[in-house]
Amino acid sequence: MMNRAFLSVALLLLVLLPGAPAREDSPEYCVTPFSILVSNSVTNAPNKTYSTCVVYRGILLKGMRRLQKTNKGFRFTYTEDPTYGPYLQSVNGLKGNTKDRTYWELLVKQANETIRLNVGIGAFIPSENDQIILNFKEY
Ligand code: B12
Repeated sequence: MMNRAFLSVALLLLVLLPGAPAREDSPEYCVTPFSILVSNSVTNAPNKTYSTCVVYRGILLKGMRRLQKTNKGFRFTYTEDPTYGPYLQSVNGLKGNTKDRTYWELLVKQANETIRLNVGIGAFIPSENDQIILNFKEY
């Protein structure tokens, strides 16, 4: 009886221990590497490329969060759309807006084909070695 109580407390402590990385943050689970290229078709500012990864069938948003945590040069914000989920609002301080009719377009380059994503950052699941393109664009 005593042993069981001790075990439960020990397990609880392990789970709550500060600094213990969540499963999705442990490098050994981050099995799908991919890159993110930031481009700007409005100003033609130079492209920037970053590397990140997701756990098995993890979503793009999580890979972007991981990158933001580990690389000070990459920043992004998003808003929550009630119908479609996370909407990418800004990248590295540059915000899309309705007045200028600009937005961050999501593309993926797989092998030699570039495809426009048909879902947002909260639903897309990157595959190994995908190149995700975040392209600032006018509509
Ligand atoms: C217009 C439109 C846009 C415009 C919206 C700008 C504006 N201020 O009008 C622009 C060009 C910016 C856009 C962008 C994208 N869109 Co769009 N868009 C539409 C469209 C044709 C109409 C939406 C609309 O006006 N509804 C009427 C208004 C009154 O309702 P609303 O809820 O206020 O509409 C808002 C949302 O729809 C939001 N929105 C638009 N697209 C997207 C996409 C995502 C992922 C989110 C979270 C929100 C969102 O913007 C609208 C205005 O604020 C729909 C298709 C359709 N016929 O519904 C696709 C649609 C919503 N878009 C879609 C997609 C995939 C995208 C992109 C991811 C495309 C891409 N690869 O870049 C990007 C978003 C990228 C990002 N930054 O996160 C998909 C969403 C599917 C899904 N389940 O995720 C749809 C359904 C089209 C499709 N392919 O089937 N889009």
